[in-house]
Amino acid sequence: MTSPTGRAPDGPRPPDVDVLVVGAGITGIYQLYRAREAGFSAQLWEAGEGVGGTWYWNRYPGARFDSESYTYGYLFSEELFREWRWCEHFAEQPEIERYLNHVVDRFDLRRHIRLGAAVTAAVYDEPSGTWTVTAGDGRTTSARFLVAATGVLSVPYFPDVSGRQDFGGESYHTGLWPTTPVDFRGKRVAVIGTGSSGVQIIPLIADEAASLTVYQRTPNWCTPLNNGPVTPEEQAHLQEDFEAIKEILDTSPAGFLHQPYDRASTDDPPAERRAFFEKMWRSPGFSKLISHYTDVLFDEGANAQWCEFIAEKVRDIVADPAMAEKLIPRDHRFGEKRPPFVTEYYETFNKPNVSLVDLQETPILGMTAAGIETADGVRPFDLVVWATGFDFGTGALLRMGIVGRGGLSLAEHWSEGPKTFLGIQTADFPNLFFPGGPHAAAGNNPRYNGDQVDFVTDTLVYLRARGYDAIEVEPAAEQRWTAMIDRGAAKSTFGEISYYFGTNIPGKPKKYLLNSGGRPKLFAMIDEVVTNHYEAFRMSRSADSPPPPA
Ligand code: NA7
Repeated sequence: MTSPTGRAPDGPRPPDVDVLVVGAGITGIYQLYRAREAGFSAQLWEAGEGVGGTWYWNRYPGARFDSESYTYGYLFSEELFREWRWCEHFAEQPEIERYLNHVVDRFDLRRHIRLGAAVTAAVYDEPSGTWTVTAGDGRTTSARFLVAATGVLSVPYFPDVSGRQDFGGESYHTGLWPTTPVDFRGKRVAVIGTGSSGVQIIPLIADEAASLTVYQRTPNWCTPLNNGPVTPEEQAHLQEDFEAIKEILDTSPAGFLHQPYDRASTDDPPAERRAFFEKMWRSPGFSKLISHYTDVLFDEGANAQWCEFIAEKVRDIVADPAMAEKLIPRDHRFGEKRPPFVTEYYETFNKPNVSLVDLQETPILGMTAAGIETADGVRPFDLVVWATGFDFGTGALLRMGIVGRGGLSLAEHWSEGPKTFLGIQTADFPNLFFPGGPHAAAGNNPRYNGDQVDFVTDTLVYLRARGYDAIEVEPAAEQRWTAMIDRGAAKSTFGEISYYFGTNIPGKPKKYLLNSGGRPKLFAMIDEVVTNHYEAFRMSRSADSPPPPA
C-alpha cells in the first residue's frame, strides 16, 4: 500500500499530511475540497474560531459583498449552486458566513479543519522535502505541501496614532470585529476611515448611536451599490442558467457577469451621455467599472465628466453645502482607488447626530483616555471604530514565519516587494503555494483565486503521477512574471495612492501587488506551463524519498 504521495510503509517517516492549507476563507476551503477530492490527505489550519476568512473577521454591521452573491459563491458543484438561494443580490456578512459553513458541512470538510490555529512558523526541511508548521498554541505538524490561502486583506492596519492604547472606551477594527454584538445605543461613537469598510458601517452606526463623528482623511468616489432582494423570478433564472452563468464567470477577464459597453463617452451627445451616467448611477456594484463608457477609466476628460456627475449627486443629497464639498474627492479620479459602493451613505450626513471631521483641515494629533485629539481640540467618545484598512497582499504571508531553502526567510526574499510566478509560487520555497495572494488578477476574487487553486491541485496530481514530491519555480520564471507585474503597474488604472501599491502602510516597498494582465494573462501562462510540461518549474524527489512506485 502507498500513501497518495507514493510512499511505501517501511520508508522514511512520511509527513503528517500531504497538504496543509492555511486559512479557512473562500480560497482555503476550496483548496481543502480540491486536495481531498484529488485523494491527498489534507488538513486546514485557521487562526479564527470559525470558518469564513474575510467573512468571519469582517463581521461589522453593514459588511456585505460588492460582487453579486451568486457570482462570488462556488461554482464547482451545480447542486450547491442550485440549493443555496441567496436572499440578496449583494449578501450581508451573516448570510455569507452561513453559506461558507454550509459548504464546509455539505462537503464534509469540518473534520479536516483545525480552528484557533494561527500559524507562527513554517520551515522547509530540505532533506525530507517537507514543511514543519507551528501554530500559536505550540502545536506542530509536518506537510509535504503547504498552501497558504491567507488572503490579501487579512491583516488589519492600525495607524500609529500616539496614545492609541490610552483610550479608555471601547475600540474595534472593522477587520477584527468581535463575535459578540457591539451595542452602539446611547453612545458617542467615532469612525476613523472612509474606505469601503468605513462607508458600509457608517450609516448603520448612525441609526443607533447617540452621536457619530466621522474622521475622514480622504473622501472616496462612492456610488450606490443598488442592492435588492433576489426575486423568485430571478431565482428561477439563476437555476435555469447555471451553465451559461458558469461559462461567463469562468472565462470573463475580471470574473463578473457584467459585460463591457461598446461606446466611448465621445460617441454620445451631452444629453445622452448624461442619461447614460444616470443609468450607471442606478446600475449594480462593479458594473460602474466594467460596463461604463470605454474611455471613462482611461481618458482624463471622460473620467472628469463622470466625477463631476457624482459630485453633483453628492451636492443634491447632502443638505449642508460645506459638508457636501468635504465629501467630494479632489485628489484622485474615479477608479484610481478601489471604488466603494454604498447604501444611504451620503444621506447619513443629513442626520442631526452625525458630524464630519475633515482631517485635511484638522489632522489627528493623538488619542487620550477620553477621545481623539485633533488640531482643534479633544472630542470625547465612548467607542472608536478603526476602519483604517489592511496590509494588502503580502501582510499575512510575511507574518507567518515562513523560512525556505537554506534558512532564507520570505521576509528577506521579499524585502523589496513580492517576487512570484503566477502569484502562486516563489523561488527557494519549494512545495509552498499561495493562491489568492499577491500578484493575482483583480476583479471578483473567488473566480481567479479558484483558478489558482485548480492549478495548484492539478500540479500536485501531475507530480504524484510522475513520482516527484518536490516542486519549485525556476528563478527565471519568477523574474519574468515579476517583471511583467512591475511593467503592468504603469498601465494600471489604479494609482500609486491605492493600497494595491502598498502605499497605505508606512515603510512598505511601493510595488504593484496585482496582476494587471488579469485573468487572461493567468490563463495564458497556465496553458503555457502545461503545454511545456512544467518547464517553468524544477521537480525532484527529496533525498529521503523512497524510490517511486514501479
Ligand atoms: P481602505 O480602503 O484601505 O480604507 C482605509 C481608510 O482608513 C481610508 O479612508 C484611509 O484614509 C483611512 N486611514 C488610514 N490611515 C489613517 C490615518 N492615519 N488617519 C486617518 N485615516 C486613516 O480599507 P477598507 O477596510 O475600507 O477597505 C479595504 C478593502 O476591503 C476594500 O477595498 C474592499 O476590497 C474590502 P486615506 O484614504 O488613506 O486618506
